[in-house]
Amino acid sequence: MFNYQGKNIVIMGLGITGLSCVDYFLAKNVIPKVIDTRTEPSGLERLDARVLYHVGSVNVEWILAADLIVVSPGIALSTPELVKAQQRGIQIVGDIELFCREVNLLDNKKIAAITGANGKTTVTTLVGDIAKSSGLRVGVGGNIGKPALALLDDDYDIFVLELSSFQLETTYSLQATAATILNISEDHMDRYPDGIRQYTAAKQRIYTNAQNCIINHDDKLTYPQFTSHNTRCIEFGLQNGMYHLDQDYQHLVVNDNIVLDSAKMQLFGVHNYLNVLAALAISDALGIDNKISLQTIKNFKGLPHRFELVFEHNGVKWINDSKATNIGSTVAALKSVICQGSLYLLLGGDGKSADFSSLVPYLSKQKDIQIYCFGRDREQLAQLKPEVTTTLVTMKQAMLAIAQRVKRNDIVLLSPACASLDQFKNYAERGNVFTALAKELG
Ligand code: UMA
Ligand code: ADP
Repeated sequence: MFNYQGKNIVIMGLGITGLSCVDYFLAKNVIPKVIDTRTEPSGLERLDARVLYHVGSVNVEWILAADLIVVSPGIALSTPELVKAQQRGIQIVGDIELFCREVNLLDNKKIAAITGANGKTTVTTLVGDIAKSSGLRVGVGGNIGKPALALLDDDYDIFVLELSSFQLETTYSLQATAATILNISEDHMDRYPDGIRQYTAAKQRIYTNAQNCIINHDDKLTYPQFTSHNTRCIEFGLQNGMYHLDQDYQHLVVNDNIVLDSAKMQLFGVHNYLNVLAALAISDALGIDNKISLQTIKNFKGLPHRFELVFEHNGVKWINDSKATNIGSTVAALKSVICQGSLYLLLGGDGKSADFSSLVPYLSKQKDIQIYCFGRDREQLAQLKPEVTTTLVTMKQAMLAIAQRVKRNDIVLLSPACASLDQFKNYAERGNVFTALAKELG
């Protein structure tokens, strides 16, 4: 059992994770210190008056005097002061590690742990809905937005956690009943200078001590690199694995039995069918009645900002896929879109050091594509297919230009392949601006 009493604990980062860690320690009568390198971190006004804080830089003295450093996911472990602390043997963990240590002390709790480059939030939400429909008390949290430690305030039977690679890097004690890496494609390369291998290694940590690993047959990077003898691997995939689709993607098949007609679902697109298969595999591994899972899947409407048809007028469709913040998610949108007229694709924002060239084949597959680039990395994106590209500074300027040109049967698709933070508060704000402008201009 971990005893934090009398320990010198430093929390790095004062966002929602940092605040949840502060609450966690204060509830144990341990008063931590907090550091945030931003001059005005968002959590400052909510910080308990008993807690000493340092903002604007890393307080090296505090770091090197700590017994335990709890680092927020937005801070890289390669931060020089943290490297120095690590070299001195100071323990560095994240909030998910603190959470797992607590859950491991409780009886009969199950954890479903979900990661991947894309589909995490969709699958996490769906598994959460399925478990709730089955009558279980379910806590859904992690990277999805509710810090995991806040889930400990209630008496849940099951925790469904969306975990980012950043959170997994600082987690050691996870023992998931079911763990999955849905897929791997390039993301966050600004945090992984050694490339996709380094990113994959972080994601692979989710399988450590998992009872059931739910893996994507078609993506070898999701296969566990190390498993213990009592780990079960369950595959989902397009045409292979225990959970798969039939040839025309019209049915979901489990153990060679058709279980669902894909036309009966409200979710759309092959990537979403794969998400559903993964959610079903996880729910089965959690011991949930299959009939309840399938009924919940049929009712699931999907989430805003993810390939969402937000407006249709005069035969023109406007699709908000603002949550497509990496190449893999934009590829999924390009594979799913069925367009009889011209496809107007909005690409742009902060590419997080990605190499966009893998998008080119998918851009060329569309018969009539017009690309509009905006935001910080617009010039780089404009090189992908310059002959059909218009470059403007903002998304609004691009949408104004598109609105002059669209005609019946055309589709306007915001699937930017980039983070939004260069010009928006977050992906949701970008999606809301797109939706409002679509309704105004369309
Ligand atoms: N920051 C600093 N200095 C600091 C601390 C933070 O500059 O000392 C910056 C970070 O670089 C980042 C921002 O502040 O840009 C917020 O970082 P944070 O770790 O304090 O964030 P939290 O508010 O605690 O939110 C975090 C996750 N954020 C990140 O991983 C960047 C949230 O995921 C998550 O919902 C939340 O914990 C609860 O678990 C967001 C996210 O963008 C949605 N995740 C990435 C993604 O999904 O691609 C991984
Ligand atoms: P995450 O939480 O991993 O970012 P989301 O469910 O929020 O995943 O979806 C983010 C983006 O990825 C959206 O554009 C969505 O359409 C796309 N997407 C969802 N599932 C998949 C998948 N399995 N493969 C590729 N793209 C996907």
